Amino acid sequence: EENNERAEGPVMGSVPKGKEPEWDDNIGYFIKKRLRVWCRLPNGQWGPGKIQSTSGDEATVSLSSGAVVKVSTEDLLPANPDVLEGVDDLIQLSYLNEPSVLHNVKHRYARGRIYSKAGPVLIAVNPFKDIPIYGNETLTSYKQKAKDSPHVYAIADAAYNEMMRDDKNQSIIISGESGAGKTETAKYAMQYLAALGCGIDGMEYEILQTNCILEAFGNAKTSRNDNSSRFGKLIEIHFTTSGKICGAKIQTFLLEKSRVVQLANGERSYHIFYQLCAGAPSTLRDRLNLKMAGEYKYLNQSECLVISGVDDGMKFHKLEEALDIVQIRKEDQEQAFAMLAAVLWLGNISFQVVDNENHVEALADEAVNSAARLINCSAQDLILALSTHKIQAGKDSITKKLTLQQAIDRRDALSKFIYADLFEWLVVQINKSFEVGELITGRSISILDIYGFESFKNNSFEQFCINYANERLQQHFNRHLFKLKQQEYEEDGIDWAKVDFQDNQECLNLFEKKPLGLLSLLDEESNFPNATDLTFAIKLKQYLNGNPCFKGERGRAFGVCHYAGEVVYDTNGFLEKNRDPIHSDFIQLLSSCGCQVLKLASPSSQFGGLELSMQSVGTKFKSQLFKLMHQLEKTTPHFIRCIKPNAKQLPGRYDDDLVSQQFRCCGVLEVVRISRSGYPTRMTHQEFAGRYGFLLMDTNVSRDPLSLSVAVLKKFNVLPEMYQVGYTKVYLRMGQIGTLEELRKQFLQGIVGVQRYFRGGQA
Ligand code: AOV
Ligand code: MG
Repeated sequence: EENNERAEGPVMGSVPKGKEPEWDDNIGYFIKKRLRVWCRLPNGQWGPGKIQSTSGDEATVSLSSGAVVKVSTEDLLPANPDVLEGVDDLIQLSYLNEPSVLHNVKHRYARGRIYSKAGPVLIAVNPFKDIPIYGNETLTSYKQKAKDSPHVYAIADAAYNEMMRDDKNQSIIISGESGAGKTETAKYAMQYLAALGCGIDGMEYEILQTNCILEAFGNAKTSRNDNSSRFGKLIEIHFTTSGKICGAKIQTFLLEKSRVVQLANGERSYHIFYQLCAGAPSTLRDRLNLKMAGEYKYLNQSECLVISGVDDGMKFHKLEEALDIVQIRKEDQEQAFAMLAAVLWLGNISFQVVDNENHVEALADEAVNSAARLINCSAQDLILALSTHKIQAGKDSITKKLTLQQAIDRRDALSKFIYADLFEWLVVQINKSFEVGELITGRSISILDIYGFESFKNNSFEQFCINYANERLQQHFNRHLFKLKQQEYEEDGIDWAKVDFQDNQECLNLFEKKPLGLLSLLDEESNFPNATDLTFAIKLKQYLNGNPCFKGERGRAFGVCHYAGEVVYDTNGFLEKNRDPIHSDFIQLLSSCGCQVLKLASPSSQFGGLELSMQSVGTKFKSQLFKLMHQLEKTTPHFIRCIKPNAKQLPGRYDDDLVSQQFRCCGVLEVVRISRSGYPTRMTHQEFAGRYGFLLMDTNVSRDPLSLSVAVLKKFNVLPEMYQVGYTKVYLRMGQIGTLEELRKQFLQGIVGVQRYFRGGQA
């Protein structure tokens, strides 16, 4: 019965958003059979119930809570039969409306099954607690294919196998909101690949250690995630022809520098500062003149020094071990720690007014002396660099004194510069130890863990860049899952009802168009000496009003309609953050200090390529993203969508609204629809005829593959709506190939005589 109900359900074709086709005609059927429906409750959420009767556009529904309500039939959607409760893949659902999809994932989540499939996409719902699904036993059972339920291991396994089979580079692209579990998921994927590809000098173990290092220097506690990544990361793992790990390369994107000097209440700076202060042994403390975290202004300004459940001191020891393992020399490690201490002391430098024009000078106190000693310059030079500004006028230079705000900005700029350079240096060092000897093409798997879409009360330049990156990634996702599939069908002459999906090209144009796009206009205004954040905002409204993705807001604000919702940005600080000036005085100061860690930074660091430093942050980020996309285009992608079930980072809580909003943002419903209404199995006529043609046992059929294919489909009663025959390929709906395979297997085992089946089937 249940199975029949499934078959009687409407066949999905082109589905308008949110509404099931033929549902209106089906209500009678749902009443007759007393089937479950979803009923929209006054609070906007969906609850399960059964229709008792209908009259006109109104229906009486008994909810599972016991209440009986009268609602408009508009507020009813079909629910799936019990037998489909908690299916592994949303594709298996008869009805694909939002409450059904949400319920299925929730049902699984409540039973500790945090992973589900949405067609080709893995959905991972953050459990916010340790669950025993990552142990060696689980790992082995995925490796041996003893298990195939949805799991990040299964995705990593598929990527590895496809790489081995096709000699094609693969990518695992992980997205989701802040705190949704991207970084953890990426680590599990790496862990699985390390287990599969282990062998050469234990390199896989070293690669896993990079996570600890990069998290110390690039992650911080934010209001949304105690371990939030403040940079984007692509790790490329290389394999030998026999599938052993032989190298790796890490690329990072846009570290949030402002966090070094400025913190929102309740948030922390980068973990490494607290780890160093808590865990450094006494000899190191003495050499760096290191105090406890609470004594540094950069750290104590947000009134948040510890993370509950985290022992920073112990983490420091783990970090030292990891640095040793990836072979960063002890003296370089100490230099790096010295730079961290220098940054902390810079933050404690204060200024006093020295004349009646409100000019200031840095106080020659412990902070200045410590910072100068750590940077390895004289205190006098440091004071000069922080209190004056040298302007080149022809061959001469004029020295101008600074006001308090200017001096503070300069001090903070120096701190940010040192930290960002240190981070870059670290990545270069790590990469050195994983350098790939001879690159074998088509033998790599890249894992992308990039900051998720962010929408806060106040959104600044950082969110602007992060969300722009997410638009790019979303387009990559769309291209692969929707556009390419549709194109393929259309080119093969298939009657293909298009599934509506949200194309975000227009929003990308808003960012990228020249000369009238957000990034170009920002650069133009950044180059304009008299421009301010306000003139920038006015300019945007002047040129972009009327663009459907742009919203002019009041004053300094403007809005962008992102695929994931509208975000209002405050242009305050945009110009300065985009210019990100490195004062020539600093370059002079730091280049004479002889600090290995800063000078050794990659050629792309601000010291090396001057032409790069001329590029604005926005433009540099854009070209980084283009490069990334270009790189990803050449790989076979595997997508993982992480979902945050509640905003409190607590286990066992599932906030329906929050989850449905994320589902909508990432286009999960559309993916399921396209995968199912489409024809997930496709084989060339040669392949198909080669595999099943012999089942015909009929020599009268023409030998050309297309005719053979058609004959097979007809003879074995594959229903016409279950397949399409293209010029080059046969396209089959979900489940059809399984039936044919079963038949083939039985025939080969001699259990069922095809002739007998055939006669029976025809009867
Ligand atoms: P994110 O990378 O997506 O956020 P994380 O991967 O840092 O999110 O996950 C946030 C927290 O959720 C982790 O610190 C864990 O406590 C918990 N968590 C996530 N995945 C799992 C899992 N599979 N099992 C157990 N706990 C998990 V951000 O970096 O903020 O966008 O910028
Ligand atoms: Mg992260």
